[in-house]
Amino acid sequence: MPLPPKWSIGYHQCRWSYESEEVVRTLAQEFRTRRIPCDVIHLDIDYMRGFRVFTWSPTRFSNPKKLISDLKENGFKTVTIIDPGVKYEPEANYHVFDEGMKNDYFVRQADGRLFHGYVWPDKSVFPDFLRADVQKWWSDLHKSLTDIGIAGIWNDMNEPAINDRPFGDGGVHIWFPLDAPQGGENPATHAEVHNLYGLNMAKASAEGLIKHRANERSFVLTRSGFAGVQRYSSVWMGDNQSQWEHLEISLPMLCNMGLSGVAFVGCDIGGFAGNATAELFARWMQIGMLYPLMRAHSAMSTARHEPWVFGQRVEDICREYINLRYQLLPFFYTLFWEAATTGAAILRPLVYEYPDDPKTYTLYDQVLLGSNLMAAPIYRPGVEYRAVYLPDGTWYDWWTGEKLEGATHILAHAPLERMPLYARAGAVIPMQPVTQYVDEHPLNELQLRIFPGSSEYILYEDDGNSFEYQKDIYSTTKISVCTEGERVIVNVAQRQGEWTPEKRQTIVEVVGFGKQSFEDDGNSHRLEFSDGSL
Ligand code: NBV
Repeated sequence: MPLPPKWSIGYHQCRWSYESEEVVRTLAQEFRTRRIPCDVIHLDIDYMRGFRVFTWSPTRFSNPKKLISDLKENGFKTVTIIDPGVKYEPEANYHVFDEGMKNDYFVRQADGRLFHGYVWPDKSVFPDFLRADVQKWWSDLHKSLTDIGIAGIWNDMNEPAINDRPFGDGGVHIWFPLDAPQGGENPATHAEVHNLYGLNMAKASAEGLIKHRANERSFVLTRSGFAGVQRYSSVWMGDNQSQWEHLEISLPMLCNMGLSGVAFVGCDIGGFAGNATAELFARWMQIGMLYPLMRAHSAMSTARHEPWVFGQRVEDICREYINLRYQLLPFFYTLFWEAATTGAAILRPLVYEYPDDPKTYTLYDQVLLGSNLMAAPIYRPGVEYRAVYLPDGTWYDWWTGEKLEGATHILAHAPLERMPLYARAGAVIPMQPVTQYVDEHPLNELQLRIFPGSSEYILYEDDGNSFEYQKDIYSTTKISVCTEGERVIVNVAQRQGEWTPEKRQTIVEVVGFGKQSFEDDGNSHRLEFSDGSL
């Protein structure tokens, strides 16, 4: 995968739909007033004029350019949904339909007749994304969105799904014909290339954004894809429901995606269909903090699902865990770099790190972020305690600093405010102060939260936004931790590479030993901690 923009690792808010400019503005302001960090607002299908892709509703979004630029001023990026179904609309001056027809870009049936199905815009036709010329055309259509400031694209229904609508011609349900030829010369059938439909649509979106938003990294999200989709897009797991079982299964689903090379993944926080209870929403936000893609979403006709609608207690819990996500941004960003350079998963099952420990083989309800931070979340109602497996080695409770010896099971106390979290001995967790959005200001304080032990860690940094990192404008800093008897020695090596951060303090905390700080001049620093008790 390429490195995503850093802002896309922040919190995303979505709903089907924030259906007008006013609703979107109020939503954005609510986040800022309540001091709940948020970077991205997604616009679902209702921003369009009658669900016509690459259009805006003139009544509900009369001035999208102004809206997007005002949101940008306030630190929000806007992502718009794009579906593959193009409204079948002859002689209506709908440019997408007209251009596609003129150039014969839409999928035809085996007998050569144009294929149509029914989706949100009613009768619709479908681009043949297997063709390079169609991909290019589609990618260029994104210019109308990037020109007005859209920073990311969300591809939905790209399996392609045409069976959400219960009607077809004369009430007869239409399926995508399995023998429909695709790919131009030497075509393949839909049955053969079905799985590539979503992949190639995401590819066209990514290429459009790279071309038309050339100086900044963009964000792409897709529902459908195939092996390799991580080169173009992040992926979410589709329409889950506001049920505890769906919260529970989100962890193994995302771990499986990570093991399949798709690291930038998430599930709809709160559940898409149905109404979350306050307790479910609080627990989901805690687990959502662990998702590489942290996006809350909910369906039309469900109750509102924003962090503040469940009362003060849940709002505070949401704020605390979204804050933690923002504090952990340097840690997450380094994990994304690792994923981008090696393909490693960001969210990992324990078996990934402990392949020789059979106890991890079926353990699906504990996860690791990278190799050193382990969560054992609560995913059942009314639960305040849970069993946690600590693999071999020394562990520390993230919240209390208590030292724990594995391999063993412990009983963790987890009242609603608490998601059990543990750090492996020697863990170096780079953190930063909370900001309301990722690029609010340059990092003025780097915090290294270190747990006694012996290890080496590489921190990755760059500007988070441009493509300069591809020209080697980035930096890495090696941090070594060594524990000798009652002393912990931390060596922050000289910063390597071409990227220089703004002037900042580095605060090193060795848990149980105290804090020391220095002005980060890029030179090496050796710090000794000895006043704690091990
Ligand atoms: O665009 C509407 C929804 C969207 O909110 C959801 O995230 C997608 O997975 N979309 C499906 C189509 C509606 C399906 C019922």
